[in-house]
Amino acid sequence: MSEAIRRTWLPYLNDDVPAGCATPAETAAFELALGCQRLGAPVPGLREDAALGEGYHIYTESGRPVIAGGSAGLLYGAYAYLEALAAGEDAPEGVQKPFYGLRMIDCWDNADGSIERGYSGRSLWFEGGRFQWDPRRIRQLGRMLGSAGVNALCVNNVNVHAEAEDLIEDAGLTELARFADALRPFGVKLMVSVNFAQPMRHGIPTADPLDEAVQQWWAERADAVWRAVPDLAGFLVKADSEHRPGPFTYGRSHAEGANMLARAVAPHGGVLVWRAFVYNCMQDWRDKKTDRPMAAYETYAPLDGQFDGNVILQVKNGPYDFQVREPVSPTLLAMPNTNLALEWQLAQEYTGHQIDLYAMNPMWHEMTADLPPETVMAVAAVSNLGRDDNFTGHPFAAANLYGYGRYAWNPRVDPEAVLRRWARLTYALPGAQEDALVAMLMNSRSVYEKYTAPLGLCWMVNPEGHYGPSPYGYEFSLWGTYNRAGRDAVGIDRTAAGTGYVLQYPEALRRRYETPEACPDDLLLFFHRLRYDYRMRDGRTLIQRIYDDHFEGAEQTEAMARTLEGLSLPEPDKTEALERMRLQIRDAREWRDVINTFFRRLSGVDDEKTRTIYD
Ligand code: GCV
Repeated sequence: MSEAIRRTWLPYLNDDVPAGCATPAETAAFELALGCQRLGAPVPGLREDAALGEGYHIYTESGRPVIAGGSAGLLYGAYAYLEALAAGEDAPEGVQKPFYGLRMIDCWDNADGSIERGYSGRSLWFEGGRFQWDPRRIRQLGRMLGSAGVNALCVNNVNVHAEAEDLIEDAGLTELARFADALRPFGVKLMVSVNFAQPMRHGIPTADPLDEAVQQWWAERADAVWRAVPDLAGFLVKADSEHRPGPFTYGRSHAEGANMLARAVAPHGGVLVWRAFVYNCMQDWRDKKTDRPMAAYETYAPLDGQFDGNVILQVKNGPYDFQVREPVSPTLLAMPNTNLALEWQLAQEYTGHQIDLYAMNPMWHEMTADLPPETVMAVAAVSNLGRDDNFTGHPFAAANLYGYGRYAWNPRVDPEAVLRRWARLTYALPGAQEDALVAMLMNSRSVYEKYTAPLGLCWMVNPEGHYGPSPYGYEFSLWGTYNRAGRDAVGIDRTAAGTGYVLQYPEALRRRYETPEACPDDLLLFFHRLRYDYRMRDGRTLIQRIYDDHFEGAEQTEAMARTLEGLSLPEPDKTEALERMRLQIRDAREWRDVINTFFRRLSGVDDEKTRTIYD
């Protein structure tokens, strides 16, 4: 790790990170003093107004800018003021409030310092089974989170391994409290992932949520945890999923499991975030009736209205698992009487490991058409952070962290405006170069989708780490993850005549997905099994479209490299971005050739344009 503080979207604040601040209001004063001096701007007055909470009001009084807000609101107002000036805009005036009260980052950091699905190095705060961190880097992290507008950080992996169970045991609480102290000045509260079966570590023979000894153990544990960290946001739980323990073992429902924990944390004002990522992960590929995307709805929709008021059910954006493109999870549309959180993944597990460019704001924005933002009351995103000097592996992956915060404040925000703001603040490029960078980011998901898994095809990825092509990698596995490509046809029939998945949707979406004619091209093979000679809307055959997309995606990657070379980015960002782009080009070619060869061999159909498809 280098001593120098790496450039973020707040470069004018670089090299001095707030120290000695205990509250967001104090941090606001520190940041404004430093930032305004560097930007040559007037320092606004700060007026604490608890009624504004996390919101802020910027106005002019006697010719002087004033920022009013609750303690966190002052901090958000300070960053908004500084950002606007740094971006060359007028200071914003008026009241702003976050759309979502809970704006979480879920970190899959393990106590041993590794990160599940982490692509930016090791954990920033864990090593050797305990908390261990560089205070300066954590303050810079706090500044990044606070300035993006994130207000909760779940410190440990939802797969709670034994060492991480210690976080809420007496021996671990002092360190947890110290870490909470480090992030509190940035308006960030901690959350902890807990193991549903943790009472069994203490001689209780069961983790049955209806057992009184279990209930009492959790209530006492919560008392101890909140004594140490009075503003802890809550607990996060992954239960009965991918071999984690849960209420099913005792014949109890997930409402019974969640409510038991929720009642333990309620007296402290805590929330219980319960993940809905539950499915049979021991499937038989021969069984065509069990359809994994149907699982969450089947488990949770019947429980609507049964969860306590401080339970938040956290549902992944799509019914599978953060694939490049999935339809909205029907579970999110089926539970009007439940507090819901929408979960995204900033970590690029299936979207290029922070090697390939993949800007996410356009995808999040697109979802608002099918999922009105009011449907959920919170948002969460799996972290893309790590100990790499630039925090996010690819320097441009920082745009996803920044963009997530902007989206959590306003889910209807224009994605292009967000990416432009990030680019301008981070690099201040000449106008045409900024346009080129923003256009490249806006298009990056589509490029990635084309050379990997177009048309809603999922799971052609290498199961080892989820990077690179492997059309058969998941085809005969236990995970319910199939493309069912055959000699004549590909895709899964999820209509009423097929698995029936489409019936989980409200009528308008059901109608859109029920027939291939109405179904958007980009989800065609998610919902339908179609012959390779199926005629697409533009007259091309399905197989030709698969070939074309893979060729186009790989070509567009090469065009992106040329754009990147033309940008006057500072070092080391330019070198890092170019190195990763070199890998992206290599890997896009590999995807193109493997997937096209796979389909050419299966179908026996040649490319109409006679490009090279290997045998
Ligand atoms: C933390 C996917 C990932 C797992 C992850 C899981 C989850 O299956 O591959 O690494 O586990 O999602 O969201 O819990």
